Amino acid sequence: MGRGAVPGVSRTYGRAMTRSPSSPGFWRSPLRGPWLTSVLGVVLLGGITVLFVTGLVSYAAYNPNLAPVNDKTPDKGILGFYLFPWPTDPHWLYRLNQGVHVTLGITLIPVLLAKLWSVIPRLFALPPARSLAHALERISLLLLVGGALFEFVTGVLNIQLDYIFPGSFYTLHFYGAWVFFAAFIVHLVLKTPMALRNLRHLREEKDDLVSPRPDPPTVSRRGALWFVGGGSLLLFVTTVGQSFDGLLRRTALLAPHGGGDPGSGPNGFQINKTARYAGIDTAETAEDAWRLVVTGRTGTVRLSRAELARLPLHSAALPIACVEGWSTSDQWWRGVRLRDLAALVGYDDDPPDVLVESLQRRGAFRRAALRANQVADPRSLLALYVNGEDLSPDHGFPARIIVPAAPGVLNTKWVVRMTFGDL
Ligand SMILES: Nc1nc2c(c(=O)[nH]1)N[C@H]1C(S)=C(S)[C@@H](COP(=O)(O)O)O[C@H]1N2
Ligand SMILES: [Mo]
Repeated sequence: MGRGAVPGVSRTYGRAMTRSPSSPGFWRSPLRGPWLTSVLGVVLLGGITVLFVTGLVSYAAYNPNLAPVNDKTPDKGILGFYLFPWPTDPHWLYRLNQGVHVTLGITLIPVLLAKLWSVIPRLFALPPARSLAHALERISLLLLVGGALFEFVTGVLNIQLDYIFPGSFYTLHFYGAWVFFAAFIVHLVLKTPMALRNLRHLREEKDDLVSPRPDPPTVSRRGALWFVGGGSLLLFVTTVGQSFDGLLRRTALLAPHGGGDPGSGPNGFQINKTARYAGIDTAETAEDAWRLVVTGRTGTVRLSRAELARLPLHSAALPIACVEGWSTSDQWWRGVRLRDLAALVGYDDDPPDVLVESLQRRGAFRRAALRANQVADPRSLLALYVNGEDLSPDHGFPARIIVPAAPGVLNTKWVVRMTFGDL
């Protein structure tokens, strides 16, 4: 029998069946069927739920409801219903959350692509709607597929090309997540019972995903799953190292802040934006030029770096953990406690929120607000030193914020002004 010929089907009819993607015979892979689709679906059900939760948690970590400078989505309305004051314990909280969010997201890419491939015939099926229920199901499917692709693409682009969405990544990724998740819930309600049935009994023949005129198989369904799993494993092992130091970081070939050498010595750990990128001029950070301006209940205090260094200094071992998923192990920071700075301007034992501003003139992260609980934590510092040395220009010289459990963006570098009290 010739390739593609089906007994009992005339040549002309056979051709008509294969002409357009909406005809069942057009899709020939013998791998498609409810079993493969259901296995991939169940993996994504678990994985995407974790992505959604860690994503929402990550958003809360910015303290967006604290001050307008922290809020990239001021029109979120009830979507911010779950926001909570971000804690300072455990100090690796954001590091873990964001490492899981980004590494898992990257690892799931092959599974997502395989799942979309496995249901492609359905996306083209005609008529577009057989009933109102069917129409709603298909609309939810479009939002589901579109939403999933949108979330994965914006997420990956944000990691790989820092500046592709100047300032708008958070808005796109946040609203996209909600649109996607609404469709995801509809899809789950409609499909989970069937997926579970499919995994228990094989009823391949009756399903619309099964090709009526399959090509001869070149790999088994299990083989195909191993292939997808292998792709995921490869992405995992070339990404996960970005959350660790030393040799492990070198394995993070796919991560922009893995692989390469961040330099050696006390300041030899990952740098997000360099001083040059941020437009920091060494003339304005020099000892005779730079002054920290602290404002609060009792007025304004101006301190040179030498004066800061004569205040009581404290140490804290804390990581830098970026929204992009990379993080450092704990670095040993030394500087002035934020709550001691609050006390200098009239908040003796009730530290309030603070607005921190840097020398940087442009850019979304040149300033950030910290909540009272973060100011009060004895490990929260305006750091002058790291690992026993002056901060390097790229790590925020003359002074930077470091707060336990906070996302990297709240650890403002090149600090010049701190305003305690009403934001
Ligand atoms: N002024 C200023 N501070 C900043 C940033 C910035 O762009 N400008 N980036 C933040 C981000 S997103 C991160 S992850 C950390 C990175 O700190 P590092 O470069 O010392 O590792 O700095 C934060 N502080
Ligand atoms: Mo970051």
